[in-house]
Amino acid sequence: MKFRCCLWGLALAFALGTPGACAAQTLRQAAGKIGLLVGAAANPDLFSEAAYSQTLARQFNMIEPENAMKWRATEPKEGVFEFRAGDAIVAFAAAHGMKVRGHNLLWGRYNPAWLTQGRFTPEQLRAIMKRHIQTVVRHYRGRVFAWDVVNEAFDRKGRLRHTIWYDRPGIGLAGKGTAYIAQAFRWAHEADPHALLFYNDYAAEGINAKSDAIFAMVKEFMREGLPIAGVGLQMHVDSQAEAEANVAANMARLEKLGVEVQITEMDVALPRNGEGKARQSALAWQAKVYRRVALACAADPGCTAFETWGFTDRYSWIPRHTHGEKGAALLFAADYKPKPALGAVLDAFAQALGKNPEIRQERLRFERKVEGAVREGVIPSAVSAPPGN
Ligand code: 9MR
Repeated sequence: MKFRCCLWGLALAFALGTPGACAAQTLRQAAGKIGLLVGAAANPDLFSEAAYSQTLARQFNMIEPENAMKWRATEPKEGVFEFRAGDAIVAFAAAHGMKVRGHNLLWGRYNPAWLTQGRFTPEQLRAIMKRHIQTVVRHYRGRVFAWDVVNEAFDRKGRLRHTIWYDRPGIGLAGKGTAYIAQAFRWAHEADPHALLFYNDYAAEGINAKSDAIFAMVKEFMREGLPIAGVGLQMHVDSQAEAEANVAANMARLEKLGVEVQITEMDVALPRNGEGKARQSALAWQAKVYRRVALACAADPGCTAFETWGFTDRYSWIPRHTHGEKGAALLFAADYKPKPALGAVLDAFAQALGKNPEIRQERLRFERKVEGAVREGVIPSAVSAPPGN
């Protein structure tokens, strides 16, 4: 059977013009050999769909809630916390031996109306933010191994976005640069000193004004001894230019500071025809883009996770977001059949191992170093905590 699967995989690979990926090999098997986490964003409402759950559990060793741990879901009313959807993600992960990546504790979007329209003072917001971060992180302590603490705080020019948390009205640190972000990291770390804390953003994968600003922030946080473990590179891609951005160089400079990087939300949106389908040539282009990014991550010991934003084209935010014009952005088709992009990612993982048989051990060593620093690292509060903390 295995042999037949392999033959089928080779035949498929041949027909698609991609080097052979054995169809019997799953993503999580291939990732396991190189010590990499391979994940997908998921929605617990879909767990009852057999093909959805089976594909997710079979192919991935990490899961991230697409929306279930965001503010609107976890604190729908002031001071009233709702963990059912998030708990379903955690239970699914436990049942299938997967890790859970938490997303997210602080964002300028997807906040409940009681919060955005509440006309709170900075002092009140500061208390609300602290309670939210610490209640959520404590609830998932030991079960969520990493958190996107702050999501999408910078604009394309590398300036801080105007948000309720920063300066509208903010938590008393308006105009003080990334101080409010640092504060979020401190509170999350207090609530779970073992969780790996990430800053996560889009359009900052290569070298540009936004990634420069993120780099400068991480450098500053490291200097201050703040417990930042990594940077999430979302990788929502739909053009050649984005796909060709200098991702490896950006990863390398961040890792040199002593943090991990993770590809956190990859998808490659394609134009769709009237029937909602992408062209074969577009699918082949997409496979190349996935291959390049997967290889950049898999071959780099400081890149510890490769994750896509969903996994089946049946459920992806892209068609909704583009009024149906784009889609087909993920590794599995709407009917859960593997796409050329899946073979490309499998190939990239295999290639990383071929290039460096020690890659698994090297990644583990890198992880241990970062995790050790985070766990031992006492935040020098005398230096970095603002007054009134
Ligand atoms: O895919 C998510 C979509 O279902 C939600 O409606 C939206 C809410 O703002 O968030 C989407 O996920 C985003 C993620 O949380 C942060 N990076 C960009 C993702 C796509 O917009």
